[in-house]
Amino acid sequence: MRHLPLICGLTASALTLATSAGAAQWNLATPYGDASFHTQNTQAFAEDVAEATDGELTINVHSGGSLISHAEIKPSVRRGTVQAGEIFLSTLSNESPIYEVDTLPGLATSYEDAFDLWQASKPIITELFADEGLMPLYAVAWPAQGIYTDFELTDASQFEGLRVRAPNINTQRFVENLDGIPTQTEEADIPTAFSTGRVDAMITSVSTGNSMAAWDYVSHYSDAKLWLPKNIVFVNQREFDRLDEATQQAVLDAAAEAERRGWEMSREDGTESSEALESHGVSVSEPSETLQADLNAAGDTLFEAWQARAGDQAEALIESYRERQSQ
Ligand code: PCA
Repeated sequence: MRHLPLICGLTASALTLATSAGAAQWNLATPYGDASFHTQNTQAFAEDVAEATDGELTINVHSGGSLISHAEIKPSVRRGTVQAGEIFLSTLSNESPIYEVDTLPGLATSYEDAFDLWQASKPIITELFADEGLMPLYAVAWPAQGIYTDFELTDASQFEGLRVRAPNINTQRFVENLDGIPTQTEEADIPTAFSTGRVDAMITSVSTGNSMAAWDYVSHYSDAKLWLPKNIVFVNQREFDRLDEATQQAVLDAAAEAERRGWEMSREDGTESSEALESHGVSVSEPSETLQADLNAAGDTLFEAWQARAGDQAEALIESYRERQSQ
């Protein structure tokens, strides 16, 4: 018994030596798996931070929803049970119409426009996050969203009664406007949704189609370029404030680099994934003019409803976006 305090004392000092005083550890939870370019980018961000801070801050990325479910990530970071998280931004659209802005059909359908839209929406989104004690670090777009079916999609009337998997509320509304039946499903649940017959079709990107092996259950991809939705990576503000100034700066620098790299990775992954779909026998094509016109009409209804619902803040956001576009 008399040896115990000595042993404890030795163990404690050994630990102190192993982890330099004040070194911080963050857990970062993301619903997306290691095959996703988003996760690979976030992993690279964590490595950059470790290197730049010489181990003062270690970020452990928990991918594929292994730590907590998608819906629980933001509440957990807010509470501080997890220090940082990555989520699909538009899943927050029930909290504010501002979070719908990157899922409005026709508003921003190219990377250039999607980036301008992000720059225009960043101040408002930063404020909304700050109200909850959260700080955005970076956001990265997915490739444009298109439509996967197990038949050739030539006509919008083919949506009638079609059960379509959707990853967020606006995609569900869009499907409803086309007389389809939307089902909200997480990316990871796509294979089960198809194999159990819960869905017949899905709206997502070529990247998700590729990582979820879309060829196992669909034959056609219509590259409708509906919108480019984003993932956002964020941290609990208190956890950030707790870091010394040099470490804070290293996080911000690595975040800026992750945003730049992530948008590039998105483009590259879009091209590679489209080729992968084709090489597995999925027919990739652009919608015909008539189909496109019908999709646009369904999109316009959605946009008008959003404008009516969203009010002044949204109007200011759209104005700031249009200004950037014209520069
Ligand atoms: N993939 C994710 C979000 C958008 C995308 O392209 C999904 O479908 O769940």
